[in-house]
Amino acid sequence: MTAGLVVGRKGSGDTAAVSRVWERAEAEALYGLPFAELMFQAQRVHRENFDPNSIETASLCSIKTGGCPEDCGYCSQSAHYDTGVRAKGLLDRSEVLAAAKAAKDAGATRFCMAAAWRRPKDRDLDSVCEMVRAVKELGMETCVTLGMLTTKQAARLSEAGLDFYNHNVDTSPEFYGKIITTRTLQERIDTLSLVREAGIKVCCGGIIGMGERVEDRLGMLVLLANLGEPPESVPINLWNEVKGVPVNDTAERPDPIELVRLLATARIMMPKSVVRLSAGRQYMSDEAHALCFLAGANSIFIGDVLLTTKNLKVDRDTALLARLGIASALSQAQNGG
Ligand code: SAM
Ligand code: DTB
Ligand code: SF4
Repeated sequence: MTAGLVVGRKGSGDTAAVSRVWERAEAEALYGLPFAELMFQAQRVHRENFDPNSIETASLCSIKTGGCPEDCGYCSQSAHYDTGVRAKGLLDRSEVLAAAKAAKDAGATRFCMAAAWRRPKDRDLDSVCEMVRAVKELGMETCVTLGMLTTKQAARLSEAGLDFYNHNVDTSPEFYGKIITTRTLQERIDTLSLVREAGIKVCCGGIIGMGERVEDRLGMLVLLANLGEPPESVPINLWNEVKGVPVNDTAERPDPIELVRLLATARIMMPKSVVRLSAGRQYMSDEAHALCFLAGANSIFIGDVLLTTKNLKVDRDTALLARLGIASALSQAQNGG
């Protein structure tokens, strides 16, 4: 499986609670099934665990943009590259709360607050905990992504009532070093373990379309599925083009059928996880979206922008979900609540 990486195990020592371990060959066998067979298996697993006619809607807010010391080769917010994104300080609680209210009115049920940090300072964490409390009071699910955490910081976020912590493995163990050098994959896995131990649900996934091979995409799924307990939430991002970053030299947009196969494989390997079709949806046709939902993707980000890049327009999402008969808080909001 994930050679050399130390991953947490659910309930350390509680072997009965440990989920199964996936081998890379098993993931490859699923991915390579005839399309109809793969889709049938994915749809069966999906129906056993979720309502197939309903998806979750989340909204992103960049609470601290740009100037990040990490060198993630895909990211507009890294201070290592000239991407045209201007660094800004941490937003005020009132600004974040206004954005959360707008997101709720627009039909989002989860509000994800992202900061371009390597790790948060304790002083900044105080502010983020206040934001989490305020957003929860609106009745929304909360998610934050702040980089690496200490045990104490994870405990404080948990006390504030945080529902999810997003921290992605991003890609396979083999491809990781070609994309990021300032933070190891093991450091990411350690943060994920701290988050779990603090009782916060894990949101963890990655990006495709950076020049990785299909084997790397499957290696990423194996890594995620074997994280002791699979993440409750799995974002799959298509790389959203950003000028000035190194990934431009290798990027290749995945064939849509390959994307659908990957999502179906993720659904089968992580049956109970919410799989989010994340960045890059503006590159996808309505038909590709429909197949991804059929494969088991059951969450999207709504809103015309993600953090610094474009998202599919809300009107197109509303029309698409209506055509597919898929229920969401977005359709409810558009129909006047
Ligand atoms: N700084 C925090 C961290 O890296 O943990 C949080 C913010 S970062 C924007 C969260 C994730 O968004 C990254 O791990 C990556 O998977 C995804 N991401 C960032 N830039 C992207 C892009 N241009 N296209 C697709 N996904 C991207
Ligand atoms: C994730 O996996 N995707 C979201 C969320 N986690 C924080 C971020 C997507 C960012 C896309 C690039 C941008 O807009 O800057
Ligand atoms: Fe910083 Fe996160 Fe962007 Fe990496 S992905 S450069 S850690 S903001």
